[in-house]
Amino acid sequence: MFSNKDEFKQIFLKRLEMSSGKSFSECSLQDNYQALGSMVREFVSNDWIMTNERYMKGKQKQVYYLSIEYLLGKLLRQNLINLGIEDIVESGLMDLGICLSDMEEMEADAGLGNGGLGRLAACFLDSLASLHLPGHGYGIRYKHGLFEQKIVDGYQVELPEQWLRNGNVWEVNKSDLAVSISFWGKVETRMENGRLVFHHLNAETVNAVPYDLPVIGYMSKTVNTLRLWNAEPSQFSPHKDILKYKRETESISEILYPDDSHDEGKILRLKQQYFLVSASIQTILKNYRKLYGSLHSLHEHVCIHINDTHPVLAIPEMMRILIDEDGFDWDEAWFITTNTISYTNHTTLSEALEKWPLRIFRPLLPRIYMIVEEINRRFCEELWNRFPGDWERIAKQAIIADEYVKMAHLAIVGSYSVNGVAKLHTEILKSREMNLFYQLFPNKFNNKTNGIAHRRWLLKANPKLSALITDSIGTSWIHSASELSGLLRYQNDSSFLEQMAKIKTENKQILADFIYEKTSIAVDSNSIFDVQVKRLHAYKRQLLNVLHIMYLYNRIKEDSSFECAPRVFIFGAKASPGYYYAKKIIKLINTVADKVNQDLQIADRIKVIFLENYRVSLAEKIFPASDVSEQISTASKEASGTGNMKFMINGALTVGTLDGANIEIRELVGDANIFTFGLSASEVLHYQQHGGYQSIEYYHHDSRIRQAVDQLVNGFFPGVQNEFEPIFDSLLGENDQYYVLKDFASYAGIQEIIGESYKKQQQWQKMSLNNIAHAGYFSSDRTIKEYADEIWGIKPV
Ligand code: 26V
Repeated sequence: MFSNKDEFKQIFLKRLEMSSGKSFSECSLQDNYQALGSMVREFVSNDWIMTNERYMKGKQKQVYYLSIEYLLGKLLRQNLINLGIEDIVESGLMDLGICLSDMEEMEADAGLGNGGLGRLAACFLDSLASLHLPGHGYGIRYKHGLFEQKIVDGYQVELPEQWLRNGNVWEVNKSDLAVSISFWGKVETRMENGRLVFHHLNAETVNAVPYDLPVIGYMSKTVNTLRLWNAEPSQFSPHKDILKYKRETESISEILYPDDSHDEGKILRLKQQYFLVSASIQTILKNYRKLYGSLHSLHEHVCIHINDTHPVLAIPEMMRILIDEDGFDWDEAWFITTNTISYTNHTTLSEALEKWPLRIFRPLLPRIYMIVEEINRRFCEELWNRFPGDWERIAKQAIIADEYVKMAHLAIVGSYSVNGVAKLHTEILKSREMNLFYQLFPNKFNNKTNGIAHRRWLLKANPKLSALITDSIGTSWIHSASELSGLLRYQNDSSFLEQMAKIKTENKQILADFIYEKTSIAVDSNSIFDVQVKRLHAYKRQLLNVLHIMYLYNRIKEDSSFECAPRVFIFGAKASPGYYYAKKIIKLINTVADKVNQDLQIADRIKVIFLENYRVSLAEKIFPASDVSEQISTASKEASGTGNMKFMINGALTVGTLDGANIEIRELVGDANIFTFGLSASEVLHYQQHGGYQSIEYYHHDSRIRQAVDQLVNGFFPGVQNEFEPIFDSLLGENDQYYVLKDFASYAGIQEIIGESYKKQQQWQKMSLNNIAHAGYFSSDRTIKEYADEIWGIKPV
């Protein structure tokens, strides 16, 4: 489309005038962004079409990744980088007096997700395309992504997010490929020509309209597809109250995770799940039939991967189509289905394992329910045959039990592969949470340790460090992250280490300026930037971090000669809107921040910053500027973590428990290059099973703990009254379910060591370099290659 800067400028200016209807001088940054974005999108359209043609012609095995979340962030610069035109475009725009970074600010984050699970899906798409692998995403085109967070008087306030306000330059509406989804109604069973047939009568139908986004691989001709479904009223759904029908239909793709504390919200969530699944499976099977004539060998050419249990209805939906539409008998349909579907588990927390009440499931999805019932019946029969008389086992493993459908059980029974997302997590699944299933299907279980798109989280997010790396080891690391190990050559090169340190300080200054702009608080870029950014959850223990900050504060107040390395503690976290306790922690962080930041005696020794509205684009500013990465979950609770990997690849040192992928980080960098502390997973699990932990003892015996915990309720924070009583109660009244007080001493100890280590700058930079050099393993390219080889059996095209 253009081969040099001048050509680019010419085409861009023409396009700008045409699309905005204004002269160049009248155009706003938004106009510029729209013109450039749509130009890039069109630029790839030929490769996009060719990619699909190649897949079809070669009858390539393809994978479809179904996910209720995609946290894409911004796409403009990443697409320019991947197409290899970032420099031409940036300097061409500069000639025109336009700054590409300012233009990027016009792009809304596509925040169709909540945390690690959604960002993982986005990283996987990048790796699939960059590795030339035939893999596509299916999701929902929520009108509003995850809420926009404001902090008002220390409290989280949620505002509707508006990413589509100015349209979306990356998407292509393909309304001609819409499919129809059926809810409610009745199923009539009849005998026809010696066969049972099922008719879904009086269903309410909804149109699923696809919007396709190109997924552009790094320097590859591969352009895969992320298809997001939009819910629209169907012309054919006869309805008395047409406005109500329209409203209800559109609400399906209105928001991510509607409030499910009441049945109306639960119905909407289940509708969303079936909507995603039915639209995707219908389309996949339709296309397959067109190409291959029948669905007999589907499993040989298609993999359908379900990201957690939200899309698990893919299993009964496939069964429905195979049996009701294509006339397969049950056993054949089951064989094809269970050899097509693979499943990733992302949590062992029982409160996060999905189950749907039958009172909702049965009427909303009558035919799907019948199929789930039959899957359950056959599965229980199999259990009975293998373990005759073991009712207890059947009760524990049944898919339908206690008036609920248990989605994880359905996923395990109906798929050929079940994977965890880090070694420890997979071991816990096998030995505890899903042990009974593991005994039954040992070969299904496998581990795929998570990874991150290093081209976003290092190459794009940290241009200065990337340039230094490229200057020293060449560009091969961009394709093959394992090449980062070449950096180990420089671990005793003091000039290299100094350059690293200089870049870190520059990145910290950029963040410091941003913090000042947002909060009017000045932070010193020579302090340790100690950062905890992630969803707010009790098990992630932001509270442990805060209690430690309170202790440091108390210590400085009592003893002004107390030496501690100056620190800026930075937090970013959204709390789920209905999660009362998490919101209390946000208020606590902000309350402690006010107290500490305003205390002149503390001055620059400690600063506490809460950055509001944590999201992908903010994360990209934070990781490159971090010295210390807080990964302090209660051991056994964090399935993997992926933030830990993003910090690591940007040279931050981890302070962490032996949980999730922290363990694998330690294996790679060695004990000397990570700060670990606290209970191990087996110790936590032992306490959980056998008791023996009394939080009150730690309160009584450790005056640092007692002082900080008392301050939650003794008026230490003026004007908050009994605001923090629930936190106090969780620690003492409820015996501290997350072992915060138990791990406090060990955490405070390791933090002291961190302070001392930071003073030895040369040594610190060497540790940092060791982390970067070993982070290649955590590229999602490695993860995706493992999925491709060991689960999906797909090959690069
Ligand atoms: C969801 C909920 C919702 C209800 C309240 C409790 C609760 C606890 C956890 C979750 C998370 C569900 C799935 C999830 O997002 N897991 C995350 O997946 C990441 C990618 O594999 C992984 O790195 C994180 O460790 C894991 O928490």
